[in-house]
Amino acid sequence: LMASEPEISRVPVMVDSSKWEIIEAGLQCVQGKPVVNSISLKEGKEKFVEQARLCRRYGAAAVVMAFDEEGQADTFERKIEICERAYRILVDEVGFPPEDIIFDPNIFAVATGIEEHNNYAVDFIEATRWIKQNLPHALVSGGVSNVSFSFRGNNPVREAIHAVFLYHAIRAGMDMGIVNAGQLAVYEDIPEELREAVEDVILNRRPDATERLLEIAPKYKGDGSQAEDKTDLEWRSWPVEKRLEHALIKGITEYIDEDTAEALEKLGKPLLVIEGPLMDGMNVVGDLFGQGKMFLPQVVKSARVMKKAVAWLQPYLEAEKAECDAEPAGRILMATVKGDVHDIGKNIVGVVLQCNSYEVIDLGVMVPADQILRTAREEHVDIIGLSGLITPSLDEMVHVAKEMKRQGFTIPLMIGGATTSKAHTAVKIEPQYPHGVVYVPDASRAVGVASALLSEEQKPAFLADLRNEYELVRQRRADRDEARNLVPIEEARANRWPIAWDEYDGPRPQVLEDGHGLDEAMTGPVTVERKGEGVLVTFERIPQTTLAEYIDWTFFFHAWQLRGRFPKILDDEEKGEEARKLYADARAMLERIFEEDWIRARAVVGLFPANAVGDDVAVYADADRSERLITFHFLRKQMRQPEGKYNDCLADFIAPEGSGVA
Ligand code: B12
Repeated sequence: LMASEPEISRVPVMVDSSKWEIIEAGLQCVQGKPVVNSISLKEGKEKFVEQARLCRRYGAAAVVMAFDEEGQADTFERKIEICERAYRILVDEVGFPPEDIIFDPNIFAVATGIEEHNNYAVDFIEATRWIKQNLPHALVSGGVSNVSFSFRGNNPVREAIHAVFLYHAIRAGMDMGIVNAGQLAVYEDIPEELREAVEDVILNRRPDATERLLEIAPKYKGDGSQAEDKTDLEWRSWPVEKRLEHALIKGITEYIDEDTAEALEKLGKPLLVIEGPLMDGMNVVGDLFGQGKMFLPQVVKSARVMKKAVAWLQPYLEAEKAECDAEPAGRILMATVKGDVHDIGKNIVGVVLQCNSYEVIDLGVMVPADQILRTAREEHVDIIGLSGLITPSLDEMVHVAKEMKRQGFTIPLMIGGATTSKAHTAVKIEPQYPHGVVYVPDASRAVGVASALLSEEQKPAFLADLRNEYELVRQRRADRDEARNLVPIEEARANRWPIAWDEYDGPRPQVLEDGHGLDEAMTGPVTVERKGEGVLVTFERIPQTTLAEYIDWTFFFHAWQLRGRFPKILDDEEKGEEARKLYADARAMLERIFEEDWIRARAVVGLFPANAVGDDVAVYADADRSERLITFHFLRKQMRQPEGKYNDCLADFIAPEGSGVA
C-alpha cells in the first residue's frame, strides 16, 4: 500500500526494532532504500560487522548508536571515541558508504537535578560538531524529546527545550531527529525569560540553571493550548499587519479570515493585501526558516494559512474582474517546474490572471518539461508561465526554454518565483529561446506583461525593449567577467615574481639560534619548541591591542557594501557620513571586546627547511631534505597584470628545489 502512494514512497522507510530478526524481516519487504534503526558495537565488533554487511546487502542506510561493549556513551569523549571507531570499521573494513551512516550520539535528559547530567545536551551538540568535522559524509540524528524528559507534564516548557536544543544542534550540524514536529515552538517566539532559562540549561551556562528553570516553569505550565490562549489575547490587539504576520509564523488559521477582511478594508484592493502584509509575513517565515529558527512542518502550516487568506480574497479578486470587460484575453499555462513543490506564488498569479479575463491551465507542481510542452501544444496556449523557488528550478527553467526552441515553439515564456531574477533570466534563459522570455517579479505585474505579450500592437515593441534591457544586463555581466580577464596558467607561471635566488643570501631566523628575540609586550607570551631542524613558535595570547592595529578596515567597509579605501572613505562626499558612523560603532564594539576580554588570539608559527616545487611548497624535517613533512598547494593569481606587475603565488617566495639556497 505504501509503495503505491507517491507522497509516501518518496521518503525512506525506517525499520526499527531491538530484535535483529525483525529488522531483517522488515528489510525484506521494503522497496527502495530503507534505514535500519539501529546497529551498534554493543555486542562487539563481530556482530556489528555482520549486521552492517547485511544492511549493505539490503541497500539500507543505518543508524549507528554510540554504544559499545562498555555501554552507552554519555560524555563527549565517549561519544566521539565510539563513533570514530564505528566509522573506521564501517568505512575501512566493511566498505559501508559513509553517507549511509547516521550516528545517534545519544540525547539524554538534562535538568534532572543530578549534576553529572548537566552537560548532556552540550556533549551531544559538541559530539555532533566533531562528527561533522571529522567523519566525512556521516549524518547525525537523535531522539530529541529525551532531552526534556524532566519536564513531563509541562508541554510548553518541553517544546521550548526542544526548539532551543534543535536550534543549537542544527547549527552544529545535526541532520535529522525524532521529535513531535506538530508540537514545536518557534525559537524566536519563546518568551525571552523562558528562552534564556532554557538556554542556560541546554548550554550548561550556570550551575543554578536547573533551579532557575524549575522556578519559572510553572508559569508556562499547561497543555500548550492554555499558553496559546494567553498569548492569543495579547496578539489579537496588535495592528492587522502584525496579526497576519503572527498567524503566518505560528500557522494559526483560526482568525485569518477576519484579519484578511480587515486588511482588505484597510488597503482597498485584494492584490494589495497579498503583495503587502501577506507577502511580508511569508518573507519573515522564509527568513526564520533560512536561519534554522523555524522548521519545515511549521512552514507547511504557514503555507496553509497563506492559502486560506488567498482563498478568502479570491471572490474579491473575481469581483474586480467582473467590473472590467470580460472578453477572454488569452490562454495561459502555469506550472511549477520539475523538482519544486512551491505553489503559493503560482496560484496567486493564476488567480490574478483569471480575474483579468485570462483562461489559466494550471498543471500544478513538479511538472516535467515534456508534460508542460505537450499540454501547451494540445491546449493551444498563448503563453507559458513557469514558477520556481528553489535553486535547482533555475536550471530546470533553462531546460524548458531549450526544449521550447528545439520543439519549434513560438509562444512567449513568463518566468517567476522567489529565486528567479532578471539577471538569471537575461543571462541564462533568454539566450536559449528567441520568442520572448520575460521575468515577472510579482503577480500584479503578470497582467500587464501578459497583455503586452498578447497584443499584436504592443508585443514587438515590448519584446524589443526587453531584449535591449536584457542585453544590457548581459553586457554588464560580461564586462565584469572581462574585468576579471584571466590568463592561462602557463602564462601566469611564466610571469612569476622574479627573485634571483643565486644572489640571495637569506638571514637565518634568530629563533633557530637562541631564543626568539621577540618583543613580548607586542606579541604576548611566546613559547618555542624544537622539532628536528625546525621550530614551532606559539604565541599564547596575542594582545588584542596589537591585533587591532592589523585590521584592514577597507574590507570591513566592503563587507557592509560601502566600497572605497580606508581611511579616504571616511571623507567621501556620498558615503562619508555613514562610513564615519559605522566606523565609530565598530571602534566602540572593539573597545568592548577588549574590555570584556571576549576573544583569545593564539597562533602557532612553524619554521622549517622548505623549497618551492612549482606552485607547491615542500616542508622538510631536516636540512638534507630527506624527510618531507608536508606539501602545501598554493594558488597563483591569474588575473592579467599590467606591465611590471607579476602573477604572484606564495610559493614564489620560497627558494625553489635545486636552487641550493636553504
Ligand atoms: C512556504 C514555503 C515552503 C512550503 C511550500 C508550500 C507550498 N504549497 O507552496 C514548503 C514547506 C512545502 C516548502 C518546502 C521547501 N522549501 Co520552501 N519556502 C517557503 C517560503 C517560506 C515561502 C514561499 C512562498 O510561498 N512565498 C509567497 C509567494 C506568494 O511568493 P512567490 O512564490 O515568490 O510568488 C510571487 C512572485 O515570485 C511571483 N511568481 C511566482 N511564481 C510565478 C510564476 C509566474 C509565471 C509569474 C509571472 C510570477 C510568479 O508572483 C507571486 C506573487 O507576487 C520560502 C521563503 C520565501 N521568502 O520565499 C521558502 C523557500 C523558497 N524554501 C526553501 C527550501 C530550501 C525548501 C525546501 C528544500 C526545504 C527542505 N529542506 O525540504 C523544500 C523544497 C522542496 C521542493 N523540492 O520544492 C528555500 C529555497 C532556497 C533556495 N534558493 O533553494 C526558501 C527561499 C527558504 C529559505 N530561506 O531557505 N517551502
